[in-house]
Amino acid sequence: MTKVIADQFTPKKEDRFTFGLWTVGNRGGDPFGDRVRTALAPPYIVKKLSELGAYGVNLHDNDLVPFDATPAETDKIVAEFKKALKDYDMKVPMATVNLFYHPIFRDGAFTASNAKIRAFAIQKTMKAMDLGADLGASVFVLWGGREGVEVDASKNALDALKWYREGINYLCEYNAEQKYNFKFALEAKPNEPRGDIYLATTGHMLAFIETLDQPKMVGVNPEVAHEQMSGLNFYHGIAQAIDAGKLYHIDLNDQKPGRYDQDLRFGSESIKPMFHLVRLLEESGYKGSLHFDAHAYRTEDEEGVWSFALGCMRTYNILKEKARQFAGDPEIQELLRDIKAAGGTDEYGLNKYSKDKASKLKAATFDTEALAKRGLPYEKLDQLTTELILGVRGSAANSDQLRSQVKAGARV
Ligand code: GLT
Ligand code: MN
Ligand code: MN
Repeated sequence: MTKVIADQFTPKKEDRFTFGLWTVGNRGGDPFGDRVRTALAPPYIVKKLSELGAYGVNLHDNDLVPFDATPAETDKIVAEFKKALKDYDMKVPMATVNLFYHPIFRDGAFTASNAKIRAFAIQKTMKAMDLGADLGASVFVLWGGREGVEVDASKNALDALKWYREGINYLCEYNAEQKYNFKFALEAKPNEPRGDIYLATTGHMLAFIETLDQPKMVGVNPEVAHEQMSGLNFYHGIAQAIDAGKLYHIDLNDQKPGRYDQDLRFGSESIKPMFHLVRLLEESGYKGSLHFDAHAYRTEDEEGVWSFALGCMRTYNILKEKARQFAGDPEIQELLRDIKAAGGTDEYGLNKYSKDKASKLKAATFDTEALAKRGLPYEKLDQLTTELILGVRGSAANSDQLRSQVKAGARV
């Protein structure tokens, strides 16, 4: 039995932490080896996650209801699941659809070459939306894992994009007609399981969304590992999604660079990038779920799965506290103020173009040599940040000590 350490980082319902049924339910199979853990029943997952302090669970249609279940079986499974949600005060904030497991999707779902398969994919998604709405979900994720190719000669990418767009437009209409009020969140990934997946990054998704009939209904669900697989800076991607008003959901996990999609425990590898991510999520006022799309190492038994789940949530809360300390650290803040002050103000009015301003700007002279000479104290700032994350700074005692060092003009 996993012991919940009760301290300030202990997860609570109000932290809004969620897990997919498929995450803690992952059985540790990989392309080279068999499953190592037994299946966990969805109501049991609900109970265990609730005891650990999670707010909710998310699911694909087939995480709960098997692909070939009869209507009577479906009703029974859904009723038992709803009872568990009620008994353990758990929510289903997000639902999604599995368009990747069944062999029918071997060449894609919305972008399959076969029109009947494309129609089946839309039908399956509408039914998954019915299920999600019934469970109270407000976000519907679409991850196009099979929407891609190994052989570009096999499919015109423009046709694929057209089918993809038509599919999502169709589902937006269904959403409006049924009054489900879902926000769709599109999740990008560069490759795996396909050799190349269409709309490979969150940036591609954001551009694609603007070409849809109802762009307001559609945002993104970026996943840490998927952007890092492309060698991208996740923090920057999230900032762009927030800036566009499109961060409808997020998949938190971790990833070693240059590997397959590892879906590691949140913060297990990229502590500094995840610190900046948490700082951004907290300071930007993101109000959506904090969803972990990760799974335990294959080495683990069931107890290891719950240690994994607790670890994801604790690390988030620890990084949240670190973000608070960063905002209150006198030396870091003084350095940031200095950097800002040295940056000067927008004296040429670049915030808004006018003909007059442009002609003044063209006539202005710049002391390029002096401007180019100025160094920036980013080494010091980054070292202070590193020390704060590593726990050398930040406690009340440390802050007092630091304040007096700063006053005394000491170099830290
Ligand atoms: C699958 C994938 C995830 C997606 C899930 C949603 S399914 O586990 O690896 O990244 O978020 O479809
Ligand atoms: Mn994901
Ligand atoms: Mn992943």
